Amino acid sequence: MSEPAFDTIVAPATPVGLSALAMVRIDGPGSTSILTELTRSGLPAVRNATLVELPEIDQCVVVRYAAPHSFTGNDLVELTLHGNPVLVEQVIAACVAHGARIAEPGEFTERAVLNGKLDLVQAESIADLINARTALQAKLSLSNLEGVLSRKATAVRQTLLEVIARLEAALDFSEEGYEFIARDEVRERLNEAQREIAAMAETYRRGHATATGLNAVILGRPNAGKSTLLNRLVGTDRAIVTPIPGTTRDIVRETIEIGGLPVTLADTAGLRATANVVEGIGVERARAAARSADLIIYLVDATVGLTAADQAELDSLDGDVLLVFTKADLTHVNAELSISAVIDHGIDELLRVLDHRVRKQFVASEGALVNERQHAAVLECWGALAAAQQALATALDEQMVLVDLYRAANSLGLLVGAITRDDILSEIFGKFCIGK
Ligand SMILES: Nc1nc2c(ncn2[C@@H]2O[C@H](COP(=O)(O)OP(=O)(O)OP(=O)(O)O)[C@@H](O)[C@H]2O)c(=O)[nH]1
Ligand SMILES: [Mg+2]
Repeated sequence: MSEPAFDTIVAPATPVGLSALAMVRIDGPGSTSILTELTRSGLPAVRNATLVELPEIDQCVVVRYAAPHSFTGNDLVELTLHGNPVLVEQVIAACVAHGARIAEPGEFTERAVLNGKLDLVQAESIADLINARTALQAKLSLSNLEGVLSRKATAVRQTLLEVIARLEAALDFSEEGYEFIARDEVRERLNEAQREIAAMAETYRRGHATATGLNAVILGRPNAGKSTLLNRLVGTDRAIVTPIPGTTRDIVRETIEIGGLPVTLADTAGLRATANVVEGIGVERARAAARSADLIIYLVDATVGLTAADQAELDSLDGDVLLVFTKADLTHVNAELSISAVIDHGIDELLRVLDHRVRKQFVASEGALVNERQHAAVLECWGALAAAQQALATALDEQMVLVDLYRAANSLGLLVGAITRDDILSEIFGKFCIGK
């Protein structure tokens, strides 16, 4: 990669709105001269919070970082103004008048990657950290920002590069009859690498679920008490509750935290055959939501009991279904899980069971793969390692093995961004907010 040439960019780093403080960032070769233009005075010492006047705009605290010791690796200036969008706008306009350009979304982080301050996985985890909705999501994003996943990938890549180097040497000096690495050792090292890569690939399901949150659907026959449960779980009268069967038609969604993850609960239309067109569409939507749900809570009205119709619905559902009997205040229920919205019975136990399920099935551990790009790179590596093993077992020529090993090492390089491609970069950083 050639040395990138940077221009000077500026952007607000905090959301637009009234607040105590607002930050503006200026990055690039012109940032310090712009600062002196803005303050019309000398430069403050680097990495020192300094109170300065921006004549006719505001008083602010400035911290100046000198390349390469900054977040981006460039000269970087952070101005902390009073939190009024009018002031922010004025400062940005002044920066633009002095030659800065408004930054693209994610451009500061992109610069950090281009300058080798962060790798791609770390850059992605900054976006994940900013978007985290629960403390657990934030904790896992932070682990990848701190390099847990990158270190795992880099360690395997190092192993592969070492095997490659020794195989190359063996090819170069094959005439002399030296053996730089025995085939058995190659096989063993690749087995080990493949095991590690397979373990990494396996983290994706949980990593992705943890990063994006879960979908839970509340199903059941009409009047089972689905909307009542949703309202109880979210703590507001979100969905309409009436004694009329077939009240809910559109799906009503609300997100709450369960097991450390954001879980979007979907209250659905009661499942039954109906001649009513609107209700029929609602029932279809309920079934579609069930097909894509991570968790299904199926409610049965205890005063009615589990009917053949319920059983037919349950049989048609994939995956684990949590069966819960409702209206336990009206009748004696002999089941593992029963609730009553009226006497507030069983809700805590239901939440405990859900919490346990989420942690057991979906919560990732640190260093998990969290997005499709990372998963694809790891799968590509696994495929290349499998091909290398195949070549090792059948081909006479080490060259064939090397082709696959280079592919395996490159895919891990691509994962962490040791090899960057512009299209990948813009794909990733386009999803950032301005000023990051
Ligand atoms: N006694 C008692 N009544 C309940 C309980 N839960 C719900 N109900 C009543 O049962 C009726 C139906 O409740 P909903 O929550 O609207 O049922 P639903 O499953 O959403 O019904 P549809 O939207 O028509 O499919 C309402 O009159 C509720 O007040 C409960 O635990 N105990
Ligand atoms: Mg309802």
